[in-house]
Amino acid sequence: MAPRIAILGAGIFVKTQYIPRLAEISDLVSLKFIWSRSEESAKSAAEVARKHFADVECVWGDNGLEQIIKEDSILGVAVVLAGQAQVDTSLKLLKAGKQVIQEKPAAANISEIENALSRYNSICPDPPGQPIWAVAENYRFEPAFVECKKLIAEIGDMMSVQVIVEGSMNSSNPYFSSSWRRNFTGGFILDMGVHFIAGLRMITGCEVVSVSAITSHIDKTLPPPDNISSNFQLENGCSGVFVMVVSSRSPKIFWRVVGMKGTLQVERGNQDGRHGYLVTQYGADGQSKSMFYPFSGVTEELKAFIHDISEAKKGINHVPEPRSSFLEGARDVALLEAMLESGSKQGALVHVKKF
Ligand SMILES: *[C@@H]1O[C@H](CO)[C@@H](O)[C@H](O)[C@H]1NC(C)=O
Ligand SMILES: *[C@@H]1O[C@H](CO)[C@@H](O)[C@H](O)[C@H]1NC(C)=O
Ligand SMILES: CC(=O)N[C@H]1CO[C@H](CO)[C@@H](O)[C@@H]1O
Repeated sequence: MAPRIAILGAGIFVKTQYIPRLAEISDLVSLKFIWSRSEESAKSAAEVARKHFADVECVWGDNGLEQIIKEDSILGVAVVLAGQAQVDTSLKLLKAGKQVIQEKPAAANISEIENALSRYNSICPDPPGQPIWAVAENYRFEPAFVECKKLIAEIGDMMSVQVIVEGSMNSSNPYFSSSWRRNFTGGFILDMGVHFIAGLRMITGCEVVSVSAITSHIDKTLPPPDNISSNFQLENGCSGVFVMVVSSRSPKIFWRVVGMKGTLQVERGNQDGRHGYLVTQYGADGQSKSMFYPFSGVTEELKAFIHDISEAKKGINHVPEPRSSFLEGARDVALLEAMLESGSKQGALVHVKKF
């Protein structure tokens, strides 16, 4: 029988991503519950889900959450709530023995990460019996980044890295008015930035050790800061820049790594009506080759979680997918927090907290 899961949350991302992506793999998983704090939103999301999962039940409030916790047949829970509420809710479920996939960001800041890790480790300190705490950030599962991780060796020693993000977060975007994102330290830079940092860490296969950043608040319709320009240094000694403009008129997003024997670039785009990434590799001879990879990270990540919870149920010493681990998500947050801290100190050098 396909493993049974529940979703906590009934917002835009649940309706437009979790439900349709789970529907695509409904042979592998059974969605049994949708929970929200309010009855109204739980019902509206359950209505969307019922088209694909006929016997999904909708539950709400504290009692609804208790019902999910007590239901032994629910192996895994997707926590897709306001950023401020996710860690506490995830830990409550983990303590009750559920396997959890929590939406990014892993936590709001470094102190919440430290507290979360100590509570997680107190549930069960050793990996074999530890419940799975996955963080859904999808970039580490995007085929374009998986491919770049393999290609990076071919460009030789790294000389320079650029991550340029000119986003399009304006009033046309469905997340623009999201109240929890507006009440989150770091604003959209933290909420969206973890993706671009995940991409950077995945392509280079290397951690960032220190940063120096300038941040500013220019577009007053957005929460601060909305603009960051940071220098960084990788542990292999290579330096780079990370630029993020939350709302630009001419969106453009790319990662570019220049090496001794060539250059590797990933750029957001679309081809044949499908959104995804164009990966271009420039060789030492000046020739380039490109390949387009449509998005499929959310699906791949959910598949990995479902595989993990099925294997963990068998009681063998299954090692869960490392790309989804809470620690990976925590490292993305720690790097952005270092940039934001440096920005608040007019560019002072800040060392990135290691997890
Ligand atoms: C928001 O950005 C998108 C993409 O750049 C653009 O097409 C749209 O017109 C913008 N909307 C507003 C209200 O500025
Ligand atoms: C904003 O966040 C703070 C601290 O997390 C919280 O106390 C406050 O109630 C929140 N306000 C809104 C409008 O969500
Ligand atoms: C990329 C970008 O636009 N960066 C700007 C952000 O704001 C600061 C301060 O106004 C400018 O110095 C940066 O050039």
